[in-house]
Amino acid sequence: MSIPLPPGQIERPQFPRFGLGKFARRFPAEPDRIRVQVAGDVECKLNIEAQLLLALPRIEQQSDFHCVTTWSIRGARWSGWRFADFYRQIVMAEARPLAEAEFVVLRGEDGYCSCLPLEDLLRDDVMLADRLDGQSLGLEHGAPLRLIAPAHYGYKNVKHLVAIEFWRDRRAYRFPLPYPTFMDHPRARVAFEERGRLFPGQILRYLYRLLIPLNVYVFARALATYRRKQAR
Ligand SMILES: Nc1nc2c(c(=O)[nH]1)N[C@H]1C(S)=C(S)[C@@H](COP(=O)(O)O)O[C@H]1N2
Ligand SMILES: [Mo]
Repeated sequence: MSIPLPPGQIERPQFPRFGLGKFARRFPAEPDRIRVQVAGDVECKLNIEAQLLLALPRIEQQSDFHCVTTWSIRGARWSGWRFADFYRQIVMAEARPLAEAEFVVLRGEDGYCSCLPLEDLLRDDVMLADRLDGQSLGLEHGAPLRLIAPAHYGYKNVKHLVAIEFWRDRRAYRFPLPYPTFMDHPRARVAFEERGRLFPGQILRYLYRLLIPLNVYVFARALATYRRKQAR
């Protein structure tokens, strides 16, 4: 009775720690403490802490998660806050973005960043999540806070969030070096197989798929090494 996965995706039983290789060895300094800067073309920059988010209604949502390299997880249960509530009740009320500041850049503490049009972020199923399947996100899945935008490939779902910026144009943004910009589609919608730009998704799926096993291994090993060092 379950709906088929989007084009080119294959179900994976376990949710791996994943990302761009460059970021595998970088971890948040305080994974239990939410601190997110709201900046960009805004009248007033804000420093958001957990306390501010707690004023918003907490929501829970079950959604599938789709990495651009073609693995998908079914029915992840996220808990957190609706991005639209965060935007309307905190950003609009207190940061007051300038008109047309509709290009949003999201930054992780590991230096990763991605972008989405504001319109896509205001959809009902987009959230700032701090919990997965009843537990804290952990170092695997983006503690203390991450974006969840299920209609967009995993690479738009920035982990370890430290900044959300609202800009009028794309000048403040570049997909992390040394990764080529063709990897970064401006919307990256799963349903349209917008895996990247320049090359059609139906071609990229075969290239990206080859990267999964090595990347899963690299990310898992980096975390194990980090934990071993922490335990000393
Ligand atoms: N901060 C940060 N966020 C990130 C990444 C990353 O390397 N760093 N990788 C992205 C990619 S490509 C994917 S598929 C998902 C993986 O999320 P997971 O580790 O919870 O599986 O995180 C996305 N968000
Ligand atoms: Mo990904």
